[in-house]
This record gives sequence, structure tokens and C-alpha cells, in this order.
Amino acid sequence: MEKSILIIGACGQIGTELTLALRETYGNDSVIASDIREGNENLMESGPFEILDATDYDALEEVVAYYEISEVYLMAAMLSATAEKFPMRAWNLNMNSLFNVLNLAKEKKIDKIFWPSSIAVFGPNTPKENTPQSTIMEPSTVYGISKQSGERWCDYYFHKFGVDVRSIRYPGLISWKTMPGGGTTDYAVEIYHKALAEKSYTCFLKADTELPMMFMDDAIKATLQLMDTDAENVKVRSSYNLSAMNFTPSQMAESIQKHITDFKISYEPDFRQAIADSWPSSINDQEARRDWGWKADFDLEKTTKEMLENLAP
Ligand code: AKB
Repeated sequence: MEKSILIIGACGQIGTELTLALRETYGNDSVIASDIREGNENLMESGPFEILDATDYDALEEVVAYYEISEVYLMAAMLSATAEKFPMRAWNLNMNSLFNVLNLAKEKKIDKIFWPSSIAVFGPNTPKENTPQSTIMEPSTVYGISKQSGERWCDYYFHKFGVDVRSIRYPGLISWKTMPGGGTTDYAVEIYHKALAEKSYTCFLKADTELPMMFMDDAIKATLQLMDTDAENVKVRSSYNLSAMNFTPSQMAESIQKHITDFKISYEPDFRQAIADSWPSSINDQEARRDWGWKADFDLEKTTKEMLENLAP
């Protein structure tokens, strides 16, 4: 039978590019985009779209039955900075949407799930450098707590009910097609927009805050690769560590200055500094490399070139 794929949260930063990539692979009509609001023109015009609140089980079940969906990518979530402001709303969205999708698979209404986790599952007591797959996980943010709980539930549904759920701990993601919203790593996208528009940027993190990051093409490649591999290769059913590059805001500014020589950066750390300080600065992703052949293509220099070229007016 042909695949029929539902993307929940299709209008967000990852969802938009993932939908377009999946449509290119499986055909426009086989990939149903959904969100609580409409997305950009590219996304809306390239295939079917449904307004859908993923916390509403009945509405979700109806869409799944109507389109005979076999795979769900659940990309809807409230990210770290916004979740600190609305803890209960974040918990409700991040957890109930996951339970709804896991339960659809448990009831055999869908076959396969992708659910994104994050480096936010780690906390201040986690080893900061080269953070291993399995280690101390004591997240100190609302978002991190929801992602860590989500990982435990994914692992539980796999072992208890045989649900084929697959997941990646995304680092900060850098893209030019859609803006991120409400994350702590968002500075790494905003900086390019401001560099081109104003030749200056005031960063909300300190100059030397090193975080794991990834260019969106790599994130999409990893997601499709993990979803494509045979089930027996997926040895980690909580979520895979994934790494591409690590840098600080000042290193990022230097890479921009190679193209825009008069670009200036200043620093005004806000509440997001504490979130960033609780996360790892680099990630060990040997399990993803071993199990399904993961390897990143983009480093900081290549990312900067790609971002500036595509965002330039
Ligand atoms: C955030 O900053 O909240 C996200 C993430 C690292 O999961 N980009």
C-alpha cells in the first residue's frame, strides 16, 4: 500500500521544510500538512492542508481516517523560551499531542511515528562536553521536562505495545525558509537577518555561550534517514543524540564578518541565558552514526554562506 503521511505542526520552522521534502519524495498528494494556522504560500500551494489541533484526539482521529494516514510526524511543540512563560500550556500541548499520536499507533490506526526531542532533555548536572547518549538527565526547564517525559513515554510505548516511534534530540536549528519561534537557540537565525538588514545584532546570550547547532538541510536529512531505515536498526527508542557543529555567538559573528566586514555584535543576556547555560555545549552522536549511518554535511562556515546567499535581498 502507498504511504500516506500526516505532518502535525507543518507551518513551523522544521515542519515547513520537512513537508516540502516529504512531498518531493512521496508526491504532493501523499503528504498532508496540518497546523492550527495556515503556513507560507509554498507550503499551502504544494499539497493538501488541514487546520488541526493535535491536542484534540477526535479531530486527529478523523483526519487520520479520512486520508488513511500510515505515518505521523508530530512537529507541534512549544519551545524552551515560550514554555518558561506558559508552563501549563506548554505541558498540555507537548504531552497531550504526543499521547494522542502514540495512542493512535497503539490502536493500530497508524503504523509509524516521528517525534522530535531536543538537547533540552539535558540539564545542569549533565556532562557538558561531548554529552553521551545515556547520561544524567535532570532538565531544569519546562520544555526540557516535557521532552524528557516524552522520551520515556516513546520508549514505553515501543516496549509495551510495539509502537514504531522514532526520535532525534535536535540541537538548535538554523534555516532561512521559516523563522523559528520561542526557542533559546533562535539567535542563530535572527543574527543573519539583522546582519543583512542592519549590519548589527544585539544577542540575548553571552559572547562565549557554546551550544550544539545544525543547519536545517542536515536536520531534514537525518529525519528522513531515521524514518527510512529498517525497524531493527533503530536500537534507541527514546531519542537519538545528533551532532553537527558547536559554536558561540562571538564565533558566529566572526563567520559573518568574513562576508559582511562591518557587521557588529553586542550582548544583552536575558532570561534565556540561564536556559542556555543548563544545556550541553557539544553532543556525542556515535549511536546515530553506528545504527543508521548519520553524518552531517554543514559546518558553521558552510551554514553562514548558505544563509547569507539565500536571505540576501
Ligand atoms: C529551543 O531553543 O528551544 C529549541 C531546542 C534546542 O530544542 N531550538
